[in-house]
Amino acid sequence: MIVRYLEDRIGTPNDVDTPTWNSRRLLLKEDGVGFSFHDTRIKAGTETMIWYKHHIEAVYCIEGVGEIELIDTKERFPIREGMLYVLNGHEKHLLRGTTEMRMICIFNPPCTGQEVHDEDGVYADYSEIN
Ligand code: 9YT
Repeated sequence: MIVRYLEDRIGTPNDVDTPTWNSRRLLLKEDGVGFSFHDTRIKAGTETMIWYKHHIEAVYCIEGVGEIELIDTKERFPIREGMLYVLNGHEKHLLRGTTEMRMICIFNPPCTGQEVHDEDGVYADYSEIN
């Protein structure tokens, strides 16, 4: 069994901060369970272009409000506590935090821990090189 406490990840290399989000990675590829598990804060008043070309991501909002907009279809969905979205079609999207949002994010294949988005909003396929 694996037991982790968020406070033990804060300020470590598994606490990744960017201008628009801060991701605390609680479970990673190295844990060998087939997915990674992140407690992520989306910063208030931000917009992030994201495209998980190589991953499926499930996102569950537990605090805050915002919006996701799909680039191809222009569909927009409000995000609030209790909302789940799953990017099972590698949808390119804009993620907007109206207030700070706290999101529980699960990735398959698992992230290795250091991923940030490139200029296209893509996470590299680290599963191939690690
Ligand atoms: C919800 C979302 O995709 N935010 C970007 C960061 C990502 N979830 C991560 O690495 O935790």
